[in-house]
Amino acid sequence: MGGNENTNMEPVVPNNDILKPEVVPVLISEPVVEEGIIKEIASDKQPLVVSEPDKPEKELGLDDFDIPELSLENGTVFEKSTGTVENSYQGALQFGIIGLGQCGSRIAASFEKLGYKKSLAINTARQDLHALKFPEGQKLLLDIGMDGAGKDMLKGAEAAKAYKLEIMNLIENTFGENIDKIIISFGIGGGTGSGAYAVVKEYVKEYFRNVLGREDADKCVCTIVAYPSKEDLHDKATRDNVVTIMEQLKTDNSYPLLIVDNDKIKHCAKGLTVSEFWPFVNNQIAGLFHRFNLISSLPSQYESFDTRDYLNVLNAGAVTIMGVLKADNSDDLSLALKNNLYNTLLSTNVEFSSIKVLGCIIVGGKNMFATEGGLADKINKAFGTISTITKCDMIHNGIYEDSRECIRVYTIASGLQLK
Ligand SMILES: Nc1nc2c(ncn2[C@@H]2O[C@H](COP(=O)(O)OP(=O)(O)OP(=O)(O)O)[C@@H](O)[C@H]2O)c(=O)[nH]1
Ligand SMILES: [Mg+2]
Repeated sequence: MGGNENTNMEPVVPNNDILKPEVVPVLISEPVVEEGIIKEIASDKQPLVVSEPDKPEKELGLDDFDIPELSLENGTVFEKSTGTVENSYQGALQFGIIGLGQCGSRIAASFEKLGYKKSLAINTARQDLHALKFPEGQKLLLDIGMDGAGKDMLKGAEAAKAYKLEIMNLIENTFGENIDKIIISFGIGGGTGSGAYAVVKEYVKEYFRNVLGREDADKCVCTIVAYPSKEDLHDKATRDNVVTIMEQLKTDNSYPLLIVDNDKIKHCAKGLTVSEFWPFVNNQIAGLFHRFNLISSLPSQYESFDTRDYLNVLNAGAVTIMGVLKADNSDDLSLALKNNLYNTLLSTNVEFSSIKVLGCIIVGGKNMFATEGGLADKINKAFGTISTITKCDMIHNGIYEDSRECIRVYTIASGLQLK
């Protein structure tokens, strides 16, 4: 767990402090669901997951390159990170994030905005990195003499190999010792992220194993990938890379592995401007992921989905799915839980029958919980139904209240096999 000293290479013992979170006000924002898919809307209670679009990116001119030019000449890191960065979010686990390629970097930027300050953006495209709103010292250009890998995965892999020293240094300088897991994010189909992924994943394991002395190093890597939309799949190079990566992911051991279906999220992004689009999509991904980390750090007077429950789900291996849904009324809670499970943001090519560990969390309004007769029965029945449907080995439930007078259900499930 975060903050453990481990100078004599002993196995890291969990820090019990995070298992006994301080009492903090529950501030869970209201998600809005369209056709079973989550959509975050802005509200004054929304902490940091608002799908606030970045301001339109200014067209780059030569002048824009004046500042980074100096540090680029000195060895590719835009401006070297000087020390360990600390996260600023409330959550059960300390995550770091490494975004690879353009998609991965932008997902990392969405996490960074949520307070996941231990984050890195790595790309072969100087221009993409330059345009990214992200701490300069946490950007790394893999300079291969061209702007991007042009969907050539070999180029992405070679670039990551050539820059091993720089990547390892940046990992050490940014993540430090107070880190539980590192997420690697990328978009399937490009050359940089897809090609560099397997190489960088080994660096991350090496960091946990050799630098931090973690015996569970293999379980410290999480992977978040974006599965291209149908339009992107018209391109043959993209399709070929998708086949390669999906085959690789079948035997990939990440804890967890999330496959985000861009087509599914796009359903919620109708009517957005071009500049709003990707920030919106990426904020959904980061916001949903963060929600579980946040909830599992909070106490509940009813039933807690605590850090151990959260870790059990994350560490079940194979594919993890996550979803959130607002139930129209408390009568259809069982249905809401079921729909939420099958209509997640995740790729459709997973076997739902292979769920190993499931987390179900119900968040309801304080007044509803205090006044609505029969609600406890409905909640128990809903948990019972989902347990019967999934037939999984282990289920962790949680019941929380907040000031919103509606019911939201959150599901997270792991151990799913790819078809
Ligand atoms: N969710 C999400 N998906 C994205 C985003 N940007 C691109 N994608 C998807 O990711 C796939 C890979 O694109 P890139 O990330 O640009 O590829 P890259 O890793 O930079 O590789 P090269 O451009 O070939 O160097 C695309 O086919 C898109 O489907 C993003 O910001 N968010
Ligand atoms: Mg690119």
